[in-house]
Amino acid sequence: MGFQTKSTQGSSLSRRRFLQGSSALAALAAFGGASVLVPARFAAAQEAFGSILSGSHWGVFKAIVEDGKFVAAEPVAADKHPPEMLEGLPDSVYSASRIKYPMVRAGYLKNGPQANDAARGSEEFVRVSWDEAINLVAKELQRIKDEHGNEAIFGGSYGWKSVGKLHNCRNLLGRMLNLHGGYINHTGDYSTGASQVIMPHVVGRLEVYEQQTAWPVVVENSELVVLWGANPSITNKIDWILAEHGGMEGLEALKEKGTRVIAIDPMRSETIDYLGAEWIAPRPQTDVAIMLGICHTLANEGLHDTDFLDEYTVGYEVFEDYLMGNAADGIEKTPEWAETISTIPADVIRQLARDFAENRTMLMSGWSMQRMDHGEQAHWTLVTLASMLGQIGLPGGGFGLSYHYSNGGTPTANAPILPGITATGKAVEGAAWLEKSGLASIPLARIADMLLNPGETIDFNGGKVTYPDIKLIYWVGGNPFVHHQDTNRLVKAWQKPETVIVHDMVWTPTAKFADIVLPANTSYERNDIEQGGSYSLRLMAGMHKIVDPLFESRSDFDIFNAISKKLGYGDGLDEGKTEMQWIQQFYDAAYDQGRARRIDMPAFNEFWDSNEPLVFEPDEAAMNYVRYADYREQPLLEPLGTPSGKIEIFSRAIENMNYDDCPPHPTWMEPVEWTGAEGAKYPLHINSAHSKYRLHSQLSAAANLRERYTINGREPVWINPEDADARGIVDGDIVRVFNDRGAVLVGAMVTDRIREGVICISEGGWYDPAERGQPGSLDKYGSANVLAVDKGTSRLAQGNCGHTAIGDVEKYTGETLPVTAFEPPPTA
Ligand SMILES: Nc1nc2c(c(=O)[nH]1)N[C@H]1C(S)=C(S)[C@@H](COP(=O)(O)OP(=O)(O)OC[C@H]3O[C@@H](n4cnc5c(=O)[nH]c(N)nc54)[C@H](O)[C@@H]3O)O[C@H]1N2
Ligand SMILES: Nc1nc2c(c(=O)[nH]1)N[C@H]1C(S)=C(S)[C@@H](COP(=O)(O)OP(=O)(O)OC[C@H]3O[C@@H](n4cnc5c(=O)[nH]c(N)nc54)[C@H](O)[C@@H]3O)O[C@H]1N2
Ligand SMILES: [Mo]
Repeated sequence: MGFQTKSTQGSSLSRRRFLQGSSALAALAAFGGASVLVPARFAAAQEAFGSILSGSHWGVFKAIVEDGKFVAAEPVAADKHPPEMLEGLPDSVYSASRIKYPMVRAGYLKNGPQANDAARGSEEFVRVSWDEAINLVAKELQRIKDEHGNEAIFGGSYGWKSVGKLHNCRNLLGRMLNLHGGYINHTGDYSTGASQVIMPHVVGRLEVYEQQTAWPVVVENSELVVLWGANPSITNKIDWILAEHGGMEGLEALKEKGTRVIAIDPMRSETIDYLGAEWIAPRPQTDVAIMLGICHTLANEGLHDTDFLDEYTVGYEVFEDYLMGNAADGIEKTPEWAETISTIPADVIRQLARDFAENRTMLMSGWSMQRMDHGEQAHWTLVTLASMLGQIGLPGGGFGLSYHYSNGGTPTANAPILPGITATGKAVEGAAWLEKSGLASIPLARIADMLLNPGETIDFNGGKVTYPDIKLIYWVGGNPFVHHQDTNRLVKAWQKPETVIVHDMVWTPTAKFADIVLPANTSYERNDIEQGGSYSLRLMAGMHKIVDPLFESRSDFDIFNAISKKLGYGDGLDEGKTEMQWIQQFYDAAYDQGRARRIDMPAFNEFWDSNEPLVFEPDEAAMNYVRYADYREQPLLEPLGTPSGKIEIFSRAIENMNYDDCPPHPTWMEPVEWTGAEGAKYPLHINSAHSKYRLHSQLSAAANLRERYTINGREPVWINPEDADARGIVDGDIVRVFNDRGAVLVGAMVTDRIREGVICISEGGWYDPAERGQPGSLDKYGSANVLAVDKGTSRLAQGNCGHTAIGDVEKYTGETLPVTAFEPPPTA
């Protein structure tokens, strides 16, 4: 549970039971993309020379190569909604931010580990040869193991890396470190840190990474769709594996049908505009209060489904006491009460309750509401609200926590699962992974805490975690100096270890804060294979090398293999197989599965040479899939994985943990900071919604994309005209956003698409300290996390609170500070 969940999500889908019965075939037309298998061998001949099939988090594409240069990425026909981000791929390859050679921090190279760690992030870098770099890394890994043990190595390197079953840099790092005797890993992720821990207590499953009631069923049956803090037309542009964009086909069909859509979001998102949805803009971090106000109306007006609550849930009575003011706090959670917290008028809340109850309603929730203090409560309250409505398990009713992510709800195709490289390699002499892999895991978002407080013990989901004393950090495929909250605290924490090693393609802020930096090549400079559609499994594509690796960059596979060999683990990492042998092995395994299931696939060579993706089709059962229908039909034979086998509105397991910050039933709790607090220190909430133009910090290095959204070369901040006027700010101004944790310079985008009292700086902007390496420095470009709170959501999940932050804005009148985020460090 919660352990590298995203890398395993594909396999759980194939085992899902699909509801047979009612027909959603009428809606099938909208899913015309799922055609028969492409006759690969014919397609190849039609390909113009130089058009090469590959793929990415943003989609499957044909690379146009001119004069040996990757000049454009053209989406394949199977993708009906390719995103603009594909246009940034060539620029990301030829970016000025590329790391060209292995580089080592000067003081570290001269004086060795422990050499003035405070200079990390500010000192110059020196170029070394690959031989020197490999020696240095191997020697240091051995020294740490000998002097401090494997528990001193943090290899829980989190991040979105690149797609591809072989060049999975995080698994390759784990593979090397496991050969070396193990390492400290992480548990959970930044996406659903709170929800993925509480949902198993509530519905007995992860829920957040599972298939949704299929879009054709929603289109046919839902009378009301609620986008609760969800912006699917932006966030479905990407996928954990290859994106296929079926979610957009679902939205398109919904729009065509003219289904009523209500969106609850402090920003008027692109999805709201696209669907012509009704927009309700609450004060951020108050969704639980709004939901409770709705639940109160349902109970008060007798609109709740008591049969459903009796048969399929436990603990409603305790919750109802809390709702109606009969619990210890004595507060009745009326719509008026919810209005004082959320600013949404009580009448609107009351009407929402009636509309939800009168219609077949699908509540689609995004994840920002659980990336907040007490984030566990948001989805727990939502499931409770859906339980009171009693439509869970009915076509088009209930709730969905993944319609906005990796195109959830796109019907699952009848496709085999491609295996990939694993974190455990071949047993070889001298290697110790068999005895010592999986030493310990820390809740991921507690990384700065862990570095600052070795030996300290914290609570986590009913257990205890003791922080190890980390001496070496090894990070690949992620960018903690952008993704982790309270950057200035991280800058301090990051001075603790003796050695920091990073591989990346580009000089991210994290690479700039390393001692040893190794240049990885991009997916477009190597061969790989990947599947498309985390939930739909609709595509499979050969990712062919488009151009030779730039400068001295190498694949992580090569780099880790060289280090493993240097450490004496022989062919433990590569098992003596080449890149193409691995790729064929993965394909052949999928081919064998396919044969067993009568799925027609070409032999490997034909697949690879065809230069076309395979397209797999869903069957009728998949088109008709209704989440929780099995449980609704047979609650005793298909119990949930909770202790009671039912939906837990009250959880004894959580009650037994006795956490004051996570009570045993859905509860409104004030976040540690919010603009509604009495005497709140700052007037503006800082929303860090995900960007239309990037995947987190990835593609920031593509200058052509940056040109489309930066303001005065900086990350934009959305600000309402009222808030801007009050501060004398006009569109295009450079402004300073600040709070007690730090300050960033950003470009003002004055717009009524965001409610007053809220500003938005999208997560993922590259941290660009004016004083390099210094805690407390002004960030010249605009990383939202300089401002966010670094705190666990509660002792239950210890998830991150990226969306918990308040601050203020002022026009910037200080000295001109050029942005240097996208340049290599001064001497590199
Ligand atoms: N305030 C706030 N903070 C947030 C969020 C928020 O909403 N608000 N969202 C959070 C969420 S949901 C997430 S998932 C995280 C995302 O945080 P990350 O996953 O860390 O973000 P990415 O920018 O995708 O980082 C991937 C890095 O891997 C590198 N990379 C790509 N391919 C390769 C490869 O083949 N080899 C190597 N060595 N490197 C490679 C990329 O260049 C990039 O630097 O951020 C979180 N942070
Ligand atoms: N284009 C693009 N797509 C992505 C990503 C990306 O970086 N770029 N990242 C991917 C990843 S790893 C993840 S985890 C998902 C993240 O998916 P989400 O967490 O759902 O995405 P966010 O953009 O953080 O938030 C979604 C919406 O919630 C709104 N919101 C913010 N605060 C509140 C609040 O208090 N209440 C309510 N009701 N709404 C609020 C935001 O304004 C936004 O419109 O997206 C994935 N998709
Ligand atoms: Mo995420």
